[in-house]
Amino acid sequence: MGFTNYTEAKSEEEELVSEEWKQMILSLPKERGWRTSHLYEYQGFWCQIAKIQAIANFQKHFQSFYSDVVLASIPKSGTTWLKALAFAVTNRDRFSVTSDSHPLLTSNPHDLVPFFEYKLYANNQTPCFSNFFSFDQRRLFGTHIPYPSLADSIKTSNCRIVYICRNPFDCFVSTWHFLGPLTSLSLEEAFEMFCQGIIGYGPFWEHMLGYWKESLERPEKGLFLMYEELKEDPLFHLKRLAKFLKCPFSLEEERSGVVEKIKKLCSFQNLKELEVNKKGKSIMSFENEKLFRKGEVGDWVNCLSPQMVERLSKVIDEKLGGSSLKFNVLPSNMDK
Ligand code: PAP
Repeated sequence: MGFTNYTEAKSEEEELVSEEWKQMILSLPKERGWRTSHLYEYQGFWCQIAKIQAIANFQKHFQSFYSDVVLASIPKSGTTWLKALAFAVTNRDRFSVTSDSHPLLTSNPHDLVPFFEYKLYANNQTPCFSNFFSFDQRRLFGTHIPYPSLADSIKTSNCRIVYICRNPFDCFVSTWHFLGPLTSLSLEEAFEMFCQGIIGYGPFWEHMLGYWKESLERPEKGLFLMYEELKEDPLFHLKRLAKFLKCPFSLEEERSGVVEKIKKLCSFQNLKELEVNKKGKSIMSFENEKLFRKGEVGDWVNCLSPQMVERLSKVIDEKLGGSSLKFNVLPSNMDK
């Protein structure tokens, strides 16, 4: 099929995809998309047309340094939160966490820790890193790209990867609330696609397993965080994160409450109330305020029918049951 037969409503971003890439993309398996007309199966994961060229450019050009930190996730797993935490932790010698001018008070976390695929390599651009993060020697990046498709230099260098994983029930519900108003799919249709793995950067189980295995095989390179565990004991996991990123909290910092202050600075309530997070668009055309909905564990009970819970439980069992990856799906103070 030639590209002239391509009838999807194209975004401005899609218009920037070169003709050569469009031809290649049209040869890929495709399924109905959530927000866009189609998702394409590229390198084994589902992806929008506008992202494929960005991902390929990132793979071709990105050169990682040993000091880089890559924050990875499948969408709606706590990416915004992880970016805020990692930024505050790694920059605390430059920006006191109690300062009135801390960058997190005036910038959305996605502007401080840019995505490779949504920002740096988006719209057919190749970023120039020479004056990138002038105030930050340690570069922080974000991505939703699955582990096998990261740029080789990330996989082979000593840079660090932190993955945040969320239980698939809440992950789906968060995605549904985020994309629901932008899609013509019904809740049931979207849910079935999620269960079949047809979701941006999915299947979710392959995404999670890719980073999970890496964190088990090379624990010095990959740290695997769970959203639910971070909610339950943020101080413990913040210390784990700082240690992993080679900037552990000193005893003096712990005594003077720095860890607690970072927890508060990056808390859902604090970030949600900031003016910068109530307006503006830091990820493509998405409103920043939509990034802060409820921030809870177990909200899926308000959205999924018993049949849906049974269906997704079976998928999780089938796809992830053989691994040691397990989820807390309810807050710890509720009976499971
Ligand atoms: P993204 O993939 O578009 O970047 P991401 O940040 O991964 O989104 O996920 C958004 C979810 O994290 C939302 O969950 P909810 O829909 O169930 O409410 C959002 O509320 C939640 N979230 C955002 N910031 C925080 C935070 N500081 N603490 C806890 N949860 C948060």
